[in-house]
Amino acid sequence: MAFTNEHLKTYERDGYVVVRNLFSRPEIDRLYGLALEDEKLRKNALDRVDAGGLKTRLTLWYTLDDSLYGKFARSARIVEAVEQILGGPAAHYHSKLMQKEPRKGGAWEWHQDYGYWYKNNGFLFPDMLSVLTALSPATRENGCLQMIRGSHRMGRVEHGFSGEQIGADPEKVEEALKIMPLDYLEMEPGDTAFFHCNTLHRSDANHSEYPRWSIITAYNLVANKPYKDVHVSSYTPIEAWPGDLLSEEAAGISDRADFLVR
Ligand SMILES: O=C(O)CCC(=O)C(=O)O
Repeated sequence: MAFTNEHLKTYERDGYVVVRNLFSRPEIDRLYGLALEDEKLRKNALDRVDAGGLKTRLTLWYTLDDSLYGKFARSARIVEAVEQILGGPAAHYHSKLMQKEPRKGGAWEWHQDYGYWYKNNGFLFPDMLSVLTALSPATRENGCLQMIRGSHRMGRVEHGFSGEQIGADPEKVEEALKIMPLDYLEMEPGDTAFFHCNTLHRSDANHSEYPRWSIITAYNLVANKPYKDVHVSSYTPIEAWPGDLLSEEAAGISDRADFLVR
C-alpha cells in the first residue's frame, strides 16, 4: 500500500501530503507523452488570466472515459488513498491537465479549492480534495505549488475575484502567513500531492525555460451530492482500477469526457 497511516496523519495535520513516486517514471512518460500529442486536449484548453495579466492554460473534464487519463483518475493507488482520507466511497469531481508553459505560464492566486466549489458549484460539505501528480519536474523556478501548512483548519475563507481567477481574502492570507509555514512543493514526475479542499495554495508564474505540466484529479465524498452542479460523476461511486498505466492501450481523451467550455 503506497499510502500509509503516516501519510494519512501528515495529511490530517498539515492539510496536504506528498507521496513520492506514486507512479513510476515509465508510467508518467507514457501519460505525459500522450497528453503532449493529444489534439482533443489541446483544442479544449482554456486560458485563465492571473492578477498580473499572464495566462495559465488548463483542460478540464468531468466524466471518466476509457482513455488513459480515465484509468489514471480511477487508479487504485489514488482512489484507495482518497477513500481513506474521506472516510467513505469517493466520486470523481473533475480532472484537469495543467499546462504551465516556459516563460509565459501565469500564476495561480492564493485560494482554497472549496472557495470555488462552495460558491459556484453547490457542494455543502468540504468532503473533497485534489490530487496533483507531476508530469514534468516542478521547481520553484517553474512555479511549483505552494501551500500554507495547516491552513485547512481555518475552514472556508471568503473569496473574491483576482484577475479571471477567484482569490481568497488577502487579509486572511496575510495573517495566515504570519502564523503558519509556507511550503514549496518541489516534485519529480510521478510524485503526487493530496491536498484538502480548504488548504490555501497558490503557484508562481513559470519564469524558467522548462514547462510545468501536471494532472490534477479532484474527488468528492459520494454522499456530498451538490445542489447546483449538474455533473453526475461528482456523486457516482468510482470503481477503482487496479492496473498500471503500462499494461493497457494508451487511448487518448474522448468527447465523452464532457469538457469544461468557456
Ligand atoms: O498547479 C498549480 O499551479 C495550481 C493549480 C491550482 O491551484 C488549482 O488548480 O486549484
